[in-house]
Amino acid sequence: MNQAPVMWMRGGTSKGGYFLASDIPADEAERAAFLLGVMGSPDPAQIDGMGGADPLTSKVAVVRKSDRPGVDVDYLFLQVFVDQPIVSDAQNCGNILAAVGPFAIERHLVQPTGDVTQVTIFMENTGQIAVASVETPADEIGKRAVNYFGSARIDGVPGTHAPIPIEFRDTAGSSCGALLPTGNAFDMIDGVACTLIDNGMPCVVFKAADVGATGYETRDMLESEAMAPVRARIEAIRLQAGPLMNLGDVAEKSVPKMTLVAPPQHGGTVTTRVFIPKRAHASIGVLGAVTAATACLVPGSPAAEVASVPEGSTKSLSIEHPSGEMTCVMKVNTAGEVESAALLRTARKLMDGVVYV
Ligand code: NQM
Repeated sequence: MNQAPVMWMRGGTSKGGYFLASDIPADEAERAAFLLGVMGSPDPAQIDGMGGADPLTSKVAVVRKSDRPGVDVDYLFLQVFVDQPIVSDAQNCGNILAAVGPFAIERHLVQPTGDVTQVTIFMENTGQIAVASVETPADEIGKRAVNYFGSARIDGVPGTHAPIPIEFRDTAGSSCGALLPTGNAFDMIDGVACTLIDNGMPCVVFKAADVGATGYETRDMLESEAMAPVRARIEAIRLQAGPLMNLGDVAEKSVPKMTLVAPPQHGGTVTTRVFIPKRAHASIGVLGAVTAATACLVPGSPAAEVASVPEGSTKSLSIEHPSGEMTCVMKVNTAGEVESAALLRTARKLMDGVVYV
């Protein structure tokens, strides 16, 4: 295959190619070769492709109409590595998810039902459900279409757009089999207290101060030469955490995400800096934020020690990150377990056409 219809979209703070499953090869190896060609990987500049030379802009959504009862579409997330010939389905992506509802409506997989259309999405990577609410106003002849314009603002994206609230349920243990795969509030790895946790995204959460960082660095500082020893220390922890989290050898995987925490700086719940896992995130992933927020609710964890957690069974946890904050609204049951998490995202259609490799 050397061409395919594609929609290029921003989902939350990420950007990538959105394909109908029927438009790209079904065979995994052929699909990977095609998508590497689409993005221009492997090449740090991705000069011969559509990728933006950043893991956050080298992402793909593969969407199909679902056969599952009560589900509208199935969504497979694929991370196309920038500088290695790897296409991985080992993680989910809640930012790219934000544009899946709009894409499904644009491609007529879902019919708009009113001024807001709820799109129920099965996330194939982790086998879980998300519900996205997409604005679909009618025009003067009553035809409904996705509206991207509005006044919702998310940190990490300039300007304002139509809001897309997303609700996640039962995300605990999405890839690791359990919220806390070792059963512990923390494990000591290389002398650092780490919470190995998965509430939608496998993450290793530890205090920034314990690895020689402050937790308040910019993305550039985190990626600077001066911090190379800190990054090496974090990667050594990651390689040991992978098998403990039932993820096997993670040397060539994009999980677990390494999440440094520190006391909040701007009145939020906690400050985070995340390695995904080699590059530093410009903000924080959606399910990464849900998981970091959940770590703050684990008694005795390093995150709980530095966090300032609000009271109540419905909590708004503001997760601070290098370009602002992300608020996760968490519903917690009487046992203190997180039952659902909701977040606000926005998305935008950037182009609709044919991509060539
Ligand atoms: O955690 C980047 C992103 C993500 C993942 C990454 C994400 C999530 O910001 O749900 O959205 O952690 O690799 O797109």
